[in-house]
Amino acid sequence: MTYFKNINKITFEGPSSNNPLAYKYYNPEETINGKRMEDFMRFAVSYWHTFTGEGTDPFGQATMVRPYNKLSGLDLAKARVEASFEFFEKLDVPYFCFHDYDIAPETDNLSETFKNLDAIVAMIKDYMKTSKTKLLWNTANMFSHPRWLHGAATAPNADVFAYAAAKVKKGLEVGKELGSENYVFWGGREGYETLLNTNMKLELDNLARFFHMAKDYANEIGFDAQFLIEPKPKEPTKHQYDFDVATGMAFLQQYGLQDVFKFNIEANHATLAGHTFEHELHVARINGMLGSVDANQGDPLLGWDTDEFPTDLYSTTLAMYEIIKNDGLGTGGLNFDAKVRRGSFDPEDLFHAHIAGMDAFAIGTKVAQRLLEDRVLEDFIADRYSSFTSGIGLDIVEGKANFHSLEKHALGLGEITNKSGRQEFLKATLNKYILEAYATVLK
Ligand code: XUL
Ligand code: CO
Repeated sequence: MTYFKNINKITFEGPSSNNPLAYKYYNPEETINGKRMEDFMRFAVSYWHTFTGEGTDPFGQATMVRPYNKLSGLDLAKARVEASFEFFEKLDVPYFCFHDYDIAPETDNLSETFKNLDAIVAMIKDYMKTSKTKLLWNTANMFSHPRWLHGAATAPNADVFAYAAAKVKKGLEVGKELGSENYVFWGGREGYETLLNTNMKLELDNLARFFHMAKDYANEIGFDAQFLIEPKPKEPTKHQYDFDVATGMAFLQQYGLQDVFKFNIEANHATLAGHTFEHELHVARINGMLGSVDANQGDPLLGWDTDEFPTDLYSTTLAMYEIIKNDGLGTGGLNFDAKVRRGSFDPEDLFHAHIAGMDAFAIGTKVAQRLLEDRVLEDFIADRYSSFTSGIGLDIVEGKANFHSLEKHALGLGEITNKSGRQEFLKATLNKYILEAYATVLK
């Protein structure tokens, strides 16, 4: 059966194309940083938003028109797999990601849930034999079912902790079976609502115990995927333990897990934490912990995780700036943890959304690459900190200074002169690069 009937394979037609179902800027064959764009960007489709998402919101029912809407149970799950591989092929995308709960129906009986999962995993494995699309990461949903209402690995109930362990154990086996390159831990309800009923120390200790056990088991079965923590400050809980990269890093270091994990950074989670997307990427990068990206964007007028497809060129440019400086994402990729709006209910909208996101990141990549080639920010920043390359500054950096030598230096100073930070000039320069990138590709 064909699910996306009127859609042909999406190809690169270039910026002058007026075909809405074509890539204008994302050219998989073009080279970025010495690699094919496809291999450098490593785009992924997220199964939950694209195939499982129904368009519900707290006020309204499902709106998405999908060819498999009338099916249920395993039949629905199977139809979604068929549709997904047709979608991957038509979009020509190299990766996908899923939660266990997205691909197979979960029941109250764990063995039955595992049986459902096995059936669908076998089907996916079969499709993967002939598809170019690989699994970027999988994860376990430990937040939707009512059993997780107080958390999973941080639940106050040891039975829930054990249930979560069983789910992740299975998830690691599934990851190995499908050759997943990463395994993600987003702390769905790993946080708390009020200290009046919470033993935070025990919850954090347990979370660390859980992660150590997960790594031990992955080692035991020879599953060498990169483990990733996906920080988020709030939603669904009021205080999520993996608030942001810095908080996540402190936790990992505290519990001896810093060599086990890297971070999967989501744009909308960064903004919910009061940071920019590039801030989170930067913090992870300078600490050697930038693993993967959930590409989306929030809405500055709304205070929640709106998971919109990324179209903001400033954001994609500054994100790709960090990613190029990181020499790419290693085993990670750019996963569209993004959903079409409730009113964009046609199957065709799924294509428009992904094309918009891939093109926005492709433009961002081109601009970022030029900024780096011309060393626009690099040289400015180097000059701004040049006082640390000689004299007393070099002494500080090389560990040769102490409070005696610094006091002596300070006493000998006349009036201190500072240099302007030139923010407005730099922002105008960024505008110039974005516009020039357009002008050159449009020529
Ligand atoms: C939720 C979120 C998740 C994770 C995977 O905000 O981003 O979909 O990406 O569990
Ligand atoms: Co995410």
